Amino acid sequence: MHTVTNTVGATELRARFAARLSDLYGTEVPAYTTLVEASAEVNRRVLEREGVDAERLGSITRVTAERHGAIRVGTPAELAQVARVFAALGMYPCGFYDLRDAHPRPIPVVSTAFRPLQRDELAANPFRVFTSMLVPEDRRFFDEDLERRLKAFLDARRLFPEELLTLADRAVAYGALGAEDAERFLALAAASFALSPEPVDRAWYAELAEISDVAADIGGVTSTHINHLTPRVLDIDDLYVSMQARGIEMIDQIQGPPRWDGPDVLLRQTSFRALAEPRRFREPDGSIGEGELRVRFGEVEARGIALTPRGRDLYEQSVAEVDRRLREAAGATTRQEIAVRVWQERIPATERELARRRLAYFTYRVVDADRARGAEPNLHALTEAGAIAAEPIVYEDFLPRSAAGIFASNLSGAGSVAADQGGAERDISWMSGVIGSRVAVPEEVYAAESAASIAEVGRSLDLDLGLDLGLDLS
Ligand code: OOG
Ligand code: NI
Repeated sequence: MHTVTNTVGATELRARFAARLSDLYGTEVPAYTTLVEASAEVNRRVLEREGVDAERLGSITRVTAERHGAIRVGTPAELAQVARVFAALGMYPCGFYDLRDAHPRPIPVVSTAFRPLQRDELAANPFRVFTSMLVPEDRRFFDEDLERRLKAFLDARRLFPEELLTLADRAVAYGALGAEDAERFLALAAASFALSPEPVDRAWYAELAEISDVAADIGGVTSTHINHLTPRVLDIDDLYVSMQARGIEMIDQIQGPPRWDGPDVLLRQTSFRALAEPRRFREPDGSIGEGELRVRFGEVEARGIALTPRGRDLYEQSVAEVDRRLREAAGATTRQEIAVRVWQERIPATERELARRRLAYFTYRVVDADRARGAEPNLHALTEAGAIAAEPIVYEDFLPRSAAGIFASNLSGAGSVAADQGGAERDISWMSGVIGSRVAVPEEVYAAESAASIAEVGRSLDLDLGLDLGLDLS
């Protein structure tokens, strides 16, 4: 007799978890299935239209399977538990987003995203989860009395069963789980994000919703749930029109950079409000009644090239300029039209120019070593000589302004904020402390990947590329 050691590693666990969550969400929110179908059609169309160029920012297999999820938790302890579950899936916290002073509407949360950090892991399965945590200590939203009651409510609930956390820790410790444990782990993990049939305390939920629908969605119920699952498309404008043609009403715009002729950078997203879902309620007299809540939605995104801090500054200045001109135009023209003009004036129209001015991240590889002879030993000259080629690094993270826009466009109530009150201080190191491991800085992850590829080019061409990159640093 021989034994087969049948273990499931983090990459496979992640792929299976993403697929399970997708199945779950599809049964809970049918419009999601429509969105996935429409997205796959759009991607096929782009592939037919553009051929290999369509895959410049990601293979069609990756893009078609790609999803991000969003979840919301209430306490540092819950966030630390989520981190353990995701670590078992090879997903690590990256980026810090403070949405509490966001426009058009402040949201009482701080967020991070759990995702694979390595290129090969992203290629194998790029599943990531935007994870928000309530800040009950923030006086702009919650007074002392409500903070106390909110914390008592949150401390009394248990989002993740002990067995799930134990299995997660085991997966991390051994790098894999046995087949049976893997199955159990995935079932428990997916179940933790399913919509609970547990009755919602109507008065408590309403009290929190008065302040923020997001606060009620997090702190008004005894469990968490997946808020949305977002497919990636290669042409979000096409998707937007396709969804409207299917009778689904989209929010009024696509968030992020405009559609234009130059390179796509960062992230473009749009969403639609899902239907109200039936939920059970506990009424003030103790009886259980039926009702509905409308908290979940559909979202879709298109990803572009990651920007360096210099590039990001240029992006933010350009967005501010669009805002300024839009205010001046006072309704005479659309945001999209203004944005295209600003982009044409300010953002380089080619990848090559983005690279030369060090505005975006690229990896480099040798394509023809012979052509390196005689060329100046720097990236720009070697690229011009055709010795090396630059490949864009895709932006794998989120945009706080878009996130705030997505949150806001899917809320019903206006909420209330006391702007004169102090907000509790929260930052990336605070969050690292809560999670118990360092929250990665997206730009550092991209920079390291770029630098590693440059070092490799240097080694294989036997050149000291050093710091003289031949790039325009002005
Ligand atoms: C998260 C909203 C932000 C994104 O993709 O930027 C977001 C939420 O609604 O919980 O999902
Ligand atoms: Ni999202």
